Amino acid sequence: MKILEQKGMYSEFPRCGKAHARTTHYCPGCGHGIVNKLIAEACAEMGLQDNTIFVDPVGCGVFTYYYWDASHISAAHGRASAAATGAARARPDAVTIAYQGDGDLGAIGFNNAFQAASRGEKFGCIFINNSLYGMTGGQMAPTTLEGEKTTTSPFGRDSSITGYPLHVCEVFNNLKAPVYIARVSVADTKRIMQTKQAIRKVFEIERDKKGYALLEILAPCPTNFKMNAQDAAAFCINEMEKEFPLGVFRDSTGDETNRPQSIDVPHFDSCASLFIEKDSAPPVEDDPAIAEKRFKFAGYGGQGILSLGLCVAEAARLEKRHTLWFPSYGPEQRGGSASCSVVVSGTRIGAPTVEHPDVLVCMNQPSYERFAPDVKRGGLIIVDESVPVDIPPPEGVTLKRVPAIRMAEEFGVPKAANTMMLAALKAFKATGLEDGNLETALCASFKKKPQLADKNRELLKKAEEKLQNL
Ligand SMILES: Cc1ncc(C[n+]2csc(CCOP(=O)(O)OP(=O)(O)O)c2C)c(N)n1
Ligand code: SF4
Repeated sequence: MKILEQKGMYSEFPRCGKAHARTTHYCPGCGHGIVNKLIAEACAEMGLQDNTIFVDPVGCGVFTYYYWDASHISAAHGRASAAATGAARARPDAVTIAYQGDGDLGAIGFNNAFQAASRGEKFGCIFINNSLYGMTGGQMAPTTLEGEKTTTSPFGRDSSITGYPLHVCEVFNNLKAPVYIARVSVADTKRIMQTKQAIRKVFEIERDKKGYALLEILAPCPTNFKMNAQDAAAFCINEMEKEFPLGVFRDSTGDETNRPQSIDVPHFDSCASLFIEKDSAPPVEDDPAIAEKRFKFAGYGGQGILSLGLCVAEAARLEKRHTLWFPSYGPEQRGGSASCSVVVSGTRIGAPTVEHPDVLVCMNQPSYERFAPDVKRGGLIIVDESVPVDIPPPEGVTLKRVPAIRMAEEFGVPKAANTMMLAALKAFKATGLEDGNLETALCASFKKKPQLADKNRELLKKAEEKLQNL
């Protein structure tokens, strides 16, 4: 028998190998299978396949990336709405759809999903409510009905111990931002047809950038209901719908005043300016000839390592570069590890994190051990001479040991070890930035204590002279 190609789906699902090239992993009668087909069809029929990003978290629906022929992002359990927020903001031109189960959205990911809805993020959330955790063997979920037997409520859910079923649509309907909230079901043909329309509506909303949409779909899980497909569907209609009535809770898609979030979400690029007055920094200019350069600055909190990174980022801003400064520190105000990533580029920057720096500046041993092995071939490591270098730098990476802490002490300003490191960056021509801009950025970092600006300029000069003689 020839199996018809399904619109919007791949022609083969390689997860199962050739012999099962058209077999999904869903159990017979599973609601996910029906919804997967409806989503694929809607996406393809609306011509959105090349412009849709699906976010697939953990749960029985996790393998949709093997089925839907579109773009996908896998998310950790409960984090689909967070990942979808990122995708929708980074790609405002695309349609973003998070596909979440009731364990994923209603339990571990509830706050995530709720806050995204409250912010009115521009993605659609398709939420499969099968009243339990399907993938892990049928444990109780927030949506489990009172009296429903699951593996963790073997005598039936007792509301005096575990509370009442969570009505996600009703709770989300208290928020101001969502533009569409509805509950549908796939338990019979009539309901499936209504669900198809509702799914199309979600795609339309996201295509037209109208705002956040939540579509809850009641779906049978015959395996964990321990029923055949027919009885599982009947359970959805006769039991689940009593607790979770179907209907449209909100449709304000026609209300143009309800648009809490502008379509042009500001990009996080070029936001390093903390020292330089925003108005005095020249506007960023694209220059594709300028390659991206990635820095990591690391040491103990209090060594001024974050300020050092910021100086480099600020100097790059003065040169009209796209720039990002991304700090990371432990809970301690002083003494714990701190690091920051800096990216400087002639074009818009994709990711603020730096895994493989071109230049690494290390002020302590843990930082060297942690980050040195990841420095790019052809890269440079500048490390304080007090740091024992027990592990050699990676092949093709230059290591420079600099007496930054000692020089700062000798100059009578032990806190200025970071300025000594800035001198080293200048001396080794490690930033690709103009010396004058590095100095301006250094001075700007002391704008609240102008007397320190002059002192550090002087220290910078002295350190450079000393480094030349090393
Ligand atoms: C952080 C984390 N916690 C727990 C799990 C285990 N886990 C995997 S799927 C799942 C529940 C999925 O249930 P649901 O979201 O309702 O989807 P369904 O499988 O029913 O479609 C859990 C608890 C996990 N993978 N990751
Ligand atoms: S366990 Fe339930 S939700 Fe998971 S695939 Fe089977 S029927 Fe579907």
